[in-house]
Amino acid sequence: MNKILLLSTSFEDISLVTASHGKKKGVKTGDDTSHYPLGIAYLHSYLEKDGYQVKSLFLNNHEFSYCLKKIKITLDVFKPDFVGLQILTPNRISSFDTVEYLHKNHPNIKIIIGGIHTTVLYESILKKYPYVIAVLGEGEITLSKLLNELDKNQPDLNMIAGIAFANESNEIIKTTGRALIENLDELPFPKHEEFITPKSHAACIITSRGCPFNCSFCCLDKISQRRVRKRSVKNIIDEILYIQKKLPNIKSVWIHDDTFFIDNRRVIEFCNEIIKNNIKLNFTCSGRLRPISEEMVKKMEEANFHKVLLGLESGNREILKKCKKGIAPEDAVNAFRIFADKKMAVLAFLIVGLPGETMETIKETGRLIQKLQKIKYVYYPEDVAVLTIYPGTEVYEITKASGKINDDFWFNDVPTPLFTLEHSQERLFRFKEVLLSYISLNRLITPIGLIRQLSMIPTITKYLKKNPSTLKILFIKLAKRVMPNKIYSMLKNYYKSNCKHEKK
Ligand code: B12
Ligand code: SF4
Repeated sequence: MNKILLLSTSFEDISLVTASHGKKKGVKTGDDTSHYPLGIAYLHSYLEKDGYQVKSLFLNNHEFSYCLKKIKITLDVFKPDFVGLQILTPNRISSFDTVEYLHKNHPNIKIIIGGIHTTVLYESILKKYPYVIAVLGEGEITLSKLLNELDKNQPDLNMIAGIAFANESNEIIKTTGRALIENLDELPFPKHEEFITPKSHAACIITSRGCPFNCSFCCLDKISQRRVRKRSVKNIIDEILYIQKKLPNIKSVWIHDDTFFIDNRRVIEFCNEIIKNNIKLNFTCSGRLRPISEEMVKKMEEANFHKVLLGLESGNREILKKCKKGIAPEDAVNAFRIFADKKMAVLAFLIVGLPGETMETIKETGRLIQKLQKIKYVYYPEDVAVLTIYPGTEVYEITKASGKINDDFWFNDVPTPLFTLEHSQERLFRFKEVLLSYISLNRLITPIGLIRQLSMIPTITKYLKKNPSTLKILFIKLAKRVMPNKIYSMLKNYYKSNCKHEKK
């Protein structure tokens, strides 16, 4: 029986995307209990169903040295015939390093790559690494058929739909595309057990695949072809019941759909089944700001949804239009009104630096968020993204056309670049800082933040009364700002040891 090792290796430091001044180092948390790669989990169970022996390693949150150590140990013990790598843009460099390591040290292992970065940039990748095989788009059926073909004495890769490879003359061959999987209920549940540790408290699921929209900063259509396919509610509930039974330490479920809210009736039906089956887990999901019905949100509350993450991106109508988000500022206001009296937390994601951004549009976004916060307060510590360019997106194509980037750029060991065609990196970070001064509680301790958020004080006071732990964070930030370093560290140590005593 053939053996395959599936890998998702180290993410790059996300310093450029998250830091206000581009200086802060990204952190490798070493956390194995957070969002695991469902793509690999689906491939794992599908291949097992077809009789392959499979092992998966989830290494996104580790330094590459640790990653490689883990891979070497697993190669020694498991002795796979194939290694499959999930390549996303944020883990492309560690994936390429792994490909090179495998090719040099284990020439008999066949390397197969997949994932969104592979699907978009297979040509440049195969030119550099002609010995790998690329699976394009959804991988379950393609990978299984490919492994079966590779097992033959004289495999013919041209027979396998949905792949690309370099032939003997180093020409890149792309076979006919594979159709998307129409009936997702036919897939076995992803192999959660492989990724959940005794310390994990959350499981990840995906109830539908694809999104009909085409935002200028998103590359999803390159896999999902803008077609939404939904699992039946029964199939999703069966998976959740399975998780609840087999993995008793799981208390939460993250729903990772791209457009979970696209069909409000289906969400209501899902919630009704959660309630009917007496499922006691809590849920977090992301969703679009439109459509959102009062009835759906009420049901979500009853079904124990704790948090909803909404994509707003900007408060400026023209920018929203230009990035094809398909929403307007008033959709955010309407949605927040619906969520206002519900217990669950909401967060509106923001991106600064979208095409058309100016200091005025930044302030407009700041003012819209304040309006939303007055309806239902959202605590923003630093969560504002700066527009990053991913291959396969419209913003990448615009940047490519300007001559500033090309497909070979992605072999450089540098963070995923920001969109700097309209503004310099420094100006983008300035935009982010200005926006935070309008919306972030943490900026209230700066003079400009205090001035810009003066009208928010009653709302913030109400919020802090309900959430005293946030007040503690604020005090610590303030102390750090106003006290000399030595006194601050002394106080922090005193506080830490006191807390330990309290716990005992
Ligand atoms: C859940 C999720 C996460 C999770 C887990 C990520 C993971 N390792 O899978 C977390 C929260 C960690 C995450 C983080 C980020 N994410 Co994310 N995430 C998603 C999301 C919403 C769902 C992923 C998923 O489960 N998909 C469902 C599965 C079934 O599909 P799949 O993963 O594509 O896998 C299939 C195929 O690709 C293929 N395949 C995949 N791997 C392999 C391997 C082999 C060998 C083969 C043969 C086939 C194959 O077969 C699979 C089954 O059909 C996607 C959007 C999406 N729908 O994919 C974004 C997405 C992957 N994320 C994205 C981004 C940008 C990020 C962040 C950079 C965001 C940020 N600014 O912080 C961070 C990266 C973190 C960092 N530190 O750098 C982008 C990636 C763009 C790119 N070019 O790489 C996406 C596509 C979102 C988007 N619409 O643009 N993310
Ligand atoms: S709505 Fe979300 S998933 Fe759909 S295209 Fe826009 S960013 Fe991508």
